[in-house]
Amino acid sequence: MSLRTLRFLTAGESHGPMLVGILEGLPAGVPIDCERVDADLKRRMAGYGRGKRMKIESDVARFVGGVRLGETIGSPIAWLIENRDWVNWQQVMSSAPTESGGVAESGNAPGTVEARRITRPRPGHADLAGGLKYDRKDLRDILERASARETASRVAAGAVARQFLECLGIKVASHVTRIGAAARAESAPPVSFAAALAVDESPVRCADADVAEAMVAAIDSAHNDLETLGGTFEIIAAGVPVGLGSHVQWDRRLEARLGHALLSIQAQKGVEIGPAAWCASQPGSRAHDAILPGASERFARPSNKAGGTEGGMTYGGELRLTVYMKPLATLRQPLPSVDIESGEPVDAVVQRSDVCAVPAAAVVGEAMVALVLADACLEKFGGDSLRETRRNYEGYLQQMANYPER
Ligand code: EPS
Repeated sequence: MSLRTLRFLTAGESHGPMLVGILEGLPAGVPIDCERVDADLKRRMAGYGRGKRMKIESDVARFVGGVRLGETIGSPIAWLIENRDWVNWQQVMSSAPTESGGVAESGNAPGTVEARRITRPRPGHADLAGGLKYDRKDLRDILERASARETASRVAAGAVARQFLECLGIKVASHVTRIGAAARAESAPPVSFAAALAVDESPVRCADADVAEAMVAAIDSAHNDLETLGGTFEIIAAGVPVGLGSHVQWDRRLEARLGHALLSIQAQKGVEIGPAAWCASQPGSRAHDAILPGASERFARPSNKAGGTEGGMTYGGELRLTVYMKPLATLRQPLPSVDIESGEPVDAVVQRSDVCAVPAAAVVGEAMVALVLADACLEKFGGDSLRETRRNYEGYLQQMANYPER
């Protein structure tokens, strides 16, 4: 399963010269504010618990196709994001063979290709399965692309998709609900969309100041204990119309498409739609959202236990998804491993990394949800120009106001 109307690809290694992205299928005439793309890139880089790499990078997307004079023109949208750390890795990551690997020039001096060869796979990372599958004797060939550095390109794509969605009144936000043992209480009221929009003020992107403090403390103690932490975050989409996705075929169901997109983010291991785990423990009479006659809208839904979807489609309520991130697999106190060359038991390789990247993952989650919603909107409303998409969308809203036809 992938996107149905949009096409999106990324390329680039974590310590290569740059990341590349292409997004094709957005209509012409969508206003694109490139500064907003860079602002989202900055949001992804922030978050308490990030490592030294984020002090080196300063992500900016350079658009090289598909956007002209601040608008999409219908052609594939393409961008480049430079890896500033590349200057320190030119020899090790050279596309041409280098003589005995050469020597790094400055800064973080990674050393020669041979010195930087990785043969001790990290449990929990792609290293071992990828090395076996792709037949690589340097596991760097796997980790460079498995790295979450790639998510910068996803955020750029999401920032473009988000600006298209806003033309249809749809907005996406996120907030962190757990870091390690520090979490919002299950009984706490849902975070409103407006509150989620304001969480960038928090160092861990958490809506409750006291929980945020506990999260920061948890990250500090994980850092001191040479540990890493995972957690959970919620993505909320507001202004979503009825009928994105469909019940008629497995690969058109929106829940499945959202799950695919979110689980494709590095280190994410679970997605919950609405309070799904709670609903599983309840009788049916308590787990669903009644349909009542509304005042301004014809059909009112007093609760949103379904998390915004019923039968593979949106029903007009806020979309709410909780994503579960595992603790990062790069540990400074390494787990047991086996050297792929000698076959001897060893400690896994120790690499520079983050202690916690849950706040950043939430920003990436927003981008992936924005891409899926943009895709579902174009599937539903079509359009080669924004004007055409809008006209189709408004016609659909009018039709729904007169449902059923009399
Ligand atoms: C990552 C390891 C770290 C993170 C990186 C993801 O990079 P490095 O090995 O260069 O220290 O900082 O994340 C990013 C570079 C980023 O932009 O988010 C990993 O192994 O996944």
